[in-house]
Amino acid sequence: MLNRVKKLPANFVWGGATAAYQVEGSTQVDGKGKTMWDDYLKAQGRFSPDPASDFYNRYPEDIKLAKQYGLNAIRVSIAWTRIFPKGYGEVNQKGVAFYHRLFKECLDNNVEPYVTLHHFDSPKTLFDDGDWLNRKNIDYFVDYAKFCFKEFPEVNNWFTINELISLATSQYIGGNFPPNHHFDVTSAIQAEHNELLAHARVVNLYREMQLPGRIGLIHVLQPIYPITETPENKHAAALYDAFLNRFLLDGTFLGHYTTETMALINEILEKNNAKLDIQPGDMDILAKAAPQNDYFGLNYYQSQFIQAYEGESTNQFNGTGEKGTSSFKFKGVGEIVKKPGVPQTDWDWNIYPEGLYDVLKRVARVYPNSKTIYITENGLGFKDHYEGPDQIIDDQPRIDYIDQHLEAILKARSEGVNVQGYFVWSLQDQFSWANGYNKRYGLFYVDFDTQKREIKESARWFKELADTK
Ligand code: BGP
Repeated sequence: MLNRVKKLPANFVWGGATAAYQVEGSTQVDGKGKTMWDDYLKAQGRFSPDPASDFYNRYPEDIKLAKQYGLNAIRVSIAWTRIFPKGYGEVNQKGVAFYHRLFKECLDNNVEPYVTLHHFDSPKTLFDDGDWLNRKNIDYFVDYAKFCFKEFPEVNNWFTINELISLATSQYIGGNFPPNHHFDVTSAIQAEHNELLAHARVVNLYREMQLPGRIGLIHVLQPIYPITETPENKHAAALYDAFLNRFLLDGTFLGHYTTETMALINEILEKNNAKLDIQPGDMDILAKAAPQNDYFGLNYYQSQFIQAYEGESTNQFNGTGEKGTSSFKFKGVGEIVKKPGVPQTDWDWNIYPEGLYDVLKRVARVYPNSKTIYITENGLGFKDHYEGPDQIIDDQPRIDYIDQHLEAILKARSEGVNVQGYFVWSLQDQFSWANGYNKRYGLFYVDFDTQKREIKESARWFKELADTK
């Protein structure tokens, strides 16, 4: 069945990714506190975060499947509100015990856990107080991280925050995560800066604690290309790239925002009457942490093509999988357009593996502090066709997608980019934050009515590749 990629490198980390809120379910049990999602999803009425993939109860089965199909690693996240139901204060021992059980199951099966501390699931109490816009949130996050580092010595691979940009822009630009603001540029850029500070403080803490493991963070990178090479479109691409990628990469791996980056960011801020508050001492924290990251988790799904746009900002989110229903126009920055010849998913995401190759080369060239790179998410959202128990689930488009992206990764690696692993999004089917249960990504199909797991063809192919290591 092997296609483009015939062989994985020896010792390659070969994993599947999950996120606590998207897989665990059991949102109201064993003392868990509310996240920013619980009441919001209930009020919205589109779908429920329970039972999700019932990972809270079925993790042993999923980890055994992972092992059986050749995976040697798993990304999981800790739900902050299982440990501290309010985000701070009293510890919930039942939550702590769950993660000890989970990590033990991983380690007993030789499936190495890579653990994220914050994957989009801000505690409701802190969310109501401003979430990452409130600098007190950073202190609470540092306390929570410190607690986890002491409590879980069995974890050797940590990530602080998942996709700072997705959280900030989904909350404050696209408006499809609570609190659903549209083009609130001040909040978006401030949340990004504050999250970078939180990450940096936790990295600095980790080093002070002299812990033996590794720590880093996860950025999703979206290469931005001008739709045609006019000066206006090229400038639009530079602006949007600064906003989505460069500001965060600079802050993480250079420890400062370069003059060129800030010129682009300031142009966006001015055009949108927005501002960024950097307080005395902030940049010292970033500078200290930048060389101390042990590795970099890079998520990649798509690239974007852009043309210049000076009108008012508007957007429409495709949350249903009805092709061609999304649009995005950002005042003074640009308009996302479709590039002829580039295929798209049902959710209008461009399938463009070249973008992954380009961005890997760029990260290695411009940000050597990223050191070792793991692809921590990559995969295809797809409406899998399920005909009943034990029937073949043919997800060839997913195999093709992963295969093409792996090829791009291995090409970059053969040219010296230090990529040491790949985590498919996702291990098993799980709901999608703004799309619900019909956007599936898993290697393993989950029948959400019965919670029965079925093996997709992509899982068999994944195993074949695993055996080439
Ligand atoms: C990333 C998130 C994941 C996951 C994935 C797919 O941004 O880290 O949690 O959801 O994207 O996105 P979606 O579910 O919107 O298709």
